[in-house]
Amino acid sequence: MRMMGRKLTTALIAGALASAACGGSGPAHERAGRGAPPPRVAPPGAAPIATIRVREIDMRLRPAKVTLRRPGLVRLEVINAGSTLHALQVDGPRGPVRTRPLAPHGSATLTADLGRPGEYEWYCPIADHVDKGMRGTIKVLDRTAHDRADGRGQSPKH
Ligand SMILES: [Cu+2]
Repeated sequence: MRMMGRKLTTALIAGALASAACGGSGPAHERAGRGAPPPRVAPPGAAPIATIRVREIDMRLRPAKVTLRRPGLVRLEVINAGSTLHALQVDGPRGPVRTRPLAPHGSATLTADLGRPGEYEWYCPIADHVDKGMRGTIKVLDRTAHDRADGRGQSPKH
């Protein structure tokens, strides 16, 4: 496991949480059969719970550390603000996803399924950029129980 060499600012992505309050398995999942495990991937067309905009510079990610309050699909808006080729890879709980290589000023969007609490690495997979510092972490919390306990972040049940 890599150790981060320096303290980096942590951004708390709080947006779009309210809209995710009613997520979870519903009738659409039940036709898989009684006792079947829940699907391992999000259904097609599922809405992201958050959008993270990340800028890639030579040789950093900004922000490098992000914390999400709950698991789910995350939309990443990746901008190459550096002067050389970069890309972005996220090693999520379902496996890695990555953008194509982006030329300077290029951008791409990427959807990562971070459907499980944990701490996941994201980095530039081009050449040795990861070793030069183009890496960080996305931390996924599961605050659902906490939110219920203190009454924040949950819609009233009807
Ligand atoms: Cu790079």
